[in-house]
Amino acid sequence: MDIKLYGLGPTRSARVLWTLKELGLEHEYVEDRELIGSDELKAVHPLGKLPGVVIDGKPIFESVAVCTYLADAHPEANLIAKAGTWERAMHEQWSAFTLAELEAWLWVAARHTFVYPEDQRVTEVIPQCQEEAKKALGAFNDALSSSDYLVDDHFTVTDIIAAYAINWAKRTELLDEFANLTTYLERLSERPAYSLP
Ligand SMILES: N[C@@H](CCC(=O)N[C@@H](CS)C(=O)NCC(=O)O)C(=O)O
Repeated sequence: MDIKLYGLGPTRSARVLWTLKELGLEHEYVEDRELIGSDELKAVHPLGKLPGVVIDGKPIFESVAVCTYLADAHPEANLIAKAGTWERAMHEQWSAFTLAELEAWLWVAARHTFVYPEDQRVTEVIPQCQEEAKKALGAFNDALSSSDYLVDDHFTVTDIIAAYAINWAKRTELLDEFANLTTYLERLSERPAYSLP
């Protein structure tokens, strides 16, 4: 595979980097903040956002889609279950849950904290976003009370996807009441390929 990853330190490109490292895949890493919104990046991601990835000359975007594809394309690494299995359904479940019920709230809070220009921020929404994010964190915390990993009792790409958002919650100080999630991140951070900010 010929792989070019457009990324930047703490952005969701970290998911792709971690997956590439777990799979031991060579890649070109382009890290340039100025590329956000540029024509070069819009040729890969329609909104010119990060990450954008070009694999064998074909563009693909959305970190979850990229990580899932890479894991599927390398079944020997056992990072994802086959389509049509219950374990694969659990991968889809936790991936969708991560984006819809956790990351979306963290992202809206971040936009109103530092992404939008100051005069466009509505800081009143931030506590609501945090409360909604905590509901999702509670669900992850419960799921990880009886298992070390989210799917099939072993490390998979689903953990990379979810842990990125859980670690984001940690960086915004939302993890205090979720001891299982702190332990989970510590466990994952022991992996040599761990690449979260
Ligand atoms: N859902 C996308 C996230 C894309 C995204 O919002 N990326 C951010 C960085 S984490 C970005 O490029 N922001 C620049 C902007 O919004 O203009 C994914 O998971 O790949």
